[in-house]
Amino acid sequence: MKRIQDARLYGIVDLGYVTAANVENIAEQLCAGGVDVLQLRAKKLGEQEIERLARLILPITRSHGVPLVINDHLDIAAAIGSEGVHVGQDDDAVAKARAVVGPACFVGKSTHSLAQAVAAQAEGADYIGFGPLYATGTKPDYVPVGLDDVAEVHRRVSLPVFCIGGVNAERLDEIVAAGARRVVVVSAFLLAADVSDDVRRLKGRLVEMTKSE
Ligand code: 3NM
Repeated sequence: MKRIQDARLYGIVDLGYVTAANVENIAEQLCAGGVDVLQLRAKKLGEQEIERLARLILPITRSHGVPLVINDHLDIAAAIGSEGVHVGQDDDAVAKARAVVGPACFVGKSTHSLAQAVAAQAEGADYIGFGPLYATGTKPDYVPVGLDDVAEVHRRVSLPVFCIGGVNAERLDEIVAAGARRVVVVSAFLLAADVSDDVRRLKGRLVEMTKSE
């Protein structure tokens, strides 16, 4: 199983873009293309349906050695034994998450400012998301943080930092130039004509650009 500390490319199966019927197919393509970690995110589905989908994805991610992260739902993560769980600023605290999911499950947290990033590390998160870098339809109500603080967040936070929000192939160079070493890509992958091919190409570039570290 890949470790979150070694991950560069984080994919999300987001039910805002993927139908329930297509979840397994997309999870397989994202993993085959080379995502290092995969999250299940389904803001509008009920718990039972999310758990059902998580149980469908788990054998796929495991066969690729890719950790599966459950967004928001601590109880589902605990019930299925996912490798990770992710909480937002408005969700449960990291300590609460850890109490529910146990020591074997890593806990990630969304952050939208330098102060929140530093606080998430102090709170004991295992990794953070930092963004949205750009305006994005996947999280439309959030003000973009831009690229200005990307280098500083890496100086202040020693945890893995995954830059998120509007990341795509066209922007990858400037995102890495700003100091990013790990990225999350959602809609750019999920809307691609050939998902695994797009993942493979972006992963190759990301690894090449960051290989000295
Ligand atoms: N979280 P896309 S931005 C799920 O800043 C999510 O915490 C964000 O999707 C954050 O790659 C975001 O389609 C959306 O822009 C990322």
